[in-house]
Amino acid sequence: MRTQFFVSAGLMAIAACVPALAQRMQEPVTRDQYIASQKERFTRMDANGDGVVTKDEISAQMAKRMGNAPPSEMIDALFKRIDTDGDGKATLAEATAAAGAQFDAWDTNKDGTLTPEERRAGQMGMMQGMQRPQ
Ligand SMILES: [Ca+2]
Ligand SMILES: [Ca+2]
Repeated sequence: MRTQFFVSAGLMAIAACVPALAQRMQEPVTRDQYIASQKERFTRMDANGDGVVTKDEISAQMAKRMGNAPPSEMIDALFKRIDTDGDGKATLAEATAAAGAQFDAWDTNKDGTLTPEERRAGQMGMMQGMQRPQ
C-alpha cells in the first residue's frame, strides 16, 4: 500500500516536470503559429544577427542541438528549401515563405491547423526525401 503511494506520487512528479515544449508539440498549431515558431528558429540560427542565415550557421545550430554536425548533404538539402532564389543566403523573408509552403504541404486535410500527427508525417516525408539519392 505504502509502495503504491510512493509510485503514484512519483508519477505525478514526473508529469509535473514534463517540459512545456513537449506539451506544445502535442497540440495542433495554426498557420500563423507555425510561421511564428519558424521565425523564432531563424532568429536563433542567425548567430551573428545580420538577418541572413548561412549554411555554416545552420550547421552550427544543428550541431548544438544534436551533439554533432549533420552530414553536409543534409545541410545542403535543408538550405535549398529555404534559399529559394539560390543566392547562398537564407533571408527571413525566404524562411517565412518556406515555412508557409511547408505548412500547406503538411496540412494534409487542409483544415488550417497542423496536428502533431501531420507534423510527424511531414517530417518523415522530408527525411525520406533528403535520403533519396539524386
Ligand atoms: Ca536567398
Ligand atoms: Ca490539418
